[in-house]
Amino acid sequence: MWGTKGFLFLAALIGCSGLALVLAACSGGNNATPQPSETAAPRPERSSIPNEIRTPQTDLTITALAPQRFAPIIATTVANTDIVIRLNNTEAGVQHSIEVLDKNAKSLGAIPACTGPCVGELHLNLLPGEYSFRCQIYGRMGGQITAK
Ligand SMILES: [Cu+2]
Repeated sequence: MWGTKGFLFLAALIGCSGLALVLAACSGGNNATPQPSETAAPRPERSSIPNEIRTPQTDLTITALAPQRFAPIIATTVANTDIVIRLNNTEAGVQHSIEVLDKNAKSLGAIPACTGPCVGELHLNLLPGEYSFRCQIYGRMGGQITAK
């Protein structure tokens, strides 16, 4: 009772979603068109940045990673020596800073906030002891520095 016309009518009702033949007809025909390749944005090598640095450093890099975290968060520097603390802000379009504080929460200096990707540095000479650092933009970003 369904003739050819009936079938075509049914296929038209189903549209492009149902039948493979109809789908092929709807796809525009040129299946050789290359798909745009997904070019993944370069990502920071998270696994290569340790969360802890226990060996005293004179040149300490703290990396800001998306989403809003630092690595390392536990760091060690050489005491009674001129040292450099670097901020490597890898989070594109997001501001981070690093302020270093003593155990009484007194600021010893800061690397000003900058919008990633960006870098900054702070020169310090720390007495042996415990210090902390934090981001002045995102206060929950922070960590601990031991000078020894
Ligand atoms: Cu931050």
